[in-house]
Amino acid sequence: MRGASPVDHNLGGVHISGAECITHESMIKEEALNLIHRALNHPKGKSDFINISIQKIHEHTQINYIPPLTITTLDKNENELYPNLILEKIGFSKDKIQKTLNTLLNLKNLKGALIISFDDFFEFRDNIVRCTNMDYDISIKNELNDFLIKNNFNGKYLKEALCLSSKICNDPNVLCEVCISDDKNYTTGYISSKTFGYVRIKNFKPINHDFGGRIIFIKDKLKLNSTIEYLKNSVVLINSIPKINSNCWWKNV
Ligand code: PML
Ligand code: MG
Repeated sequence: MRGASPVDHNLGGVHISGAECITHESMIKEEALNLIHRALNHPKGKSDFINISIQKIHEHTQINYIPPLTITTLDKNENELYPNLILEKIGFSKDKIQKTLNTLLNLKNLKGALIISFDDFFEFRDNIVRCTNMDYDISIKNELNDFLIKNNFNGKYLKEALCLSSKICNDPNVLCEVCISDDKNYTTGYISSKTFGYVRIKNFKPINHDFGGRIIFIKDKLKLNSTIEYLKNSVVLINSIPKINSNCWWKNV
């Protein structure tokens, strides 16, 4: 589902909401109604334009089952340099850290993620990629909901963001993803990577800041097209419950 206002994204409308799911045929109507409800009730406003597309996953389609990234939660109010420290661990220079954080805080109305080549920091502005075709496998949905409730993760965004980011970081060409919400009241963001997992940072952005979005850093720009193909079209299902990392080594870095 893509929701925009006052008109279609392609006619210049502002992105309001985007979401998706992988479900059984018998659940299509129910899930479509959920998505319409989301498009009409988003903190950014009400979508005037809603596009829902439904696509069959054929029997012969290859499904990639992957584990979710491990979750760590930090709070920038405890150490304002957490974003810098995590990015440094991933391999960012001071200059790249500043550029990344500035770009992130100024992203607006993207209907997908911005891709940047890590080596030369070239932004693929025309390649805003909407990563789709991922969800949690139906076999873990109940256990996952219990896990989310038990750990206070059942707020607005974590479940979907973790799924999306687990798919993104599963591509060997992805170095990391950096994200803050474009919901002005949601200040938790994250930096995720295969190596360090899904590192949530509370108070990553100031309250009432209605800019935000996602940046994906890729290692090899020559592999851009295959990364885009994977992010858009490869069907990924998460089939295990996330682990929580309580080993807070970076608190002392
Ligand atoms: C979004 O999907 O709009 C932003 C998600 C940000 C972080 C979610 C979390 O881990 O709390
Ligand atoms: Mg969003």
